[in-house]
Amino acid sequence: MEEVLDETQFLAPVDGALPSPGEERAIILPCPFEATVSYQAGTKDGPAAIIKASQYIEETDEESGVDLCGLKFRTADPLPIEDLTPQEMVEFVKEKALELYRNDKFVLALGGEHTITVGAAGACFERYPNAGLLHLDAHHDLRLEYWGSKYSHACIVRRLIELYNIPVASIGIRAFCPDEKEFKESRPVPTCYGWECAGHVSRSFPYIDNLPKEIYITLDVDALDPTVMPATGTPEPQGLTYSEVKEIISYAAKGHTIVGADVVELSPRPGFHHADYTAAKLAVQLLMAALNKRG
Ligand SMILES: [Mn+2]
Repeated sequence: MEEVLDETQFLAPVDGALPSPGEERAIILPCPFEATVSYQAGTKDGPAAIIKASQYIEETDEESGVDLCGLKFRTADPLPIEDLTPQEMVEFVKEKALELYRNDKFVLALGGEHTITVGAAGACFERYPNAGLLHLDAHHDLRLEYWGSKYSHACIVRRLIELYNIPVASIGIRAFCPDEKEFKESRPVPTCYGWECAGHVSRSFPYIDNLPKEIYITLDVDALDPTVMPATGTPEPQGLTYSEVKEIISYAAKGHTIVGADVVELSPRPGFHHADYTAAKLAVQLLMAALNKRG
């Protein structure tokens, strides 16, 4: 019999391989939102591109031998957020994610611009108030506001600190402005800069060690070097390799429980489908790292 793939689902599991409703341990939550992007647009197409690329990922993770469809996850319909204001979108995403967290699901949100994290991680910090934030990015995202908006992709870590006062470790950062530096003087944000950890990933590990036991991981794909990840709005040289990000995720999973995560800022480009596939593979790494630990 020919296998039927469900292309609306992350990893396109063959028909019948999905967990029955209520039995899933994780929900992939597509958040196609783009309103405050500053350079190259396209992030609203990120979730669909990641889901499409994921169809070409093998069913078994080559390195760990994990059967990916056995992880028991399901992909939600894309949230209807495209026409909302950033603030309305944050509230909407937060409410949806919180409902899932309350049912003890692990949530992997797919952006979309980085602003979706204020809702997705916000819900996680309401559910797990002792959790910390592991932030992988080229940018600090610590601005008070950007282009007149407090709900800009350039402010998300600052918003989360203000709202939830969470411990943060930022890794891969290599572009920021004087205001962000000044903010860090009043409120430390332990940071392993791109020039420190690109090529020397273990230098980021002490920052991860210092986070609380439970962590939310936000992966802005521009943490990766543009040679690896060309399809993103604000690329920045001197970034991490795929293997380095993967190592950071598995190191984080060893000492911590990953309680929520997202992959954001993929901005698909014609002819650069390897970037979509790379983002999808990292989403798989996050899913495995989180669910393997949950047992
Ligand atoms: Mn960024």
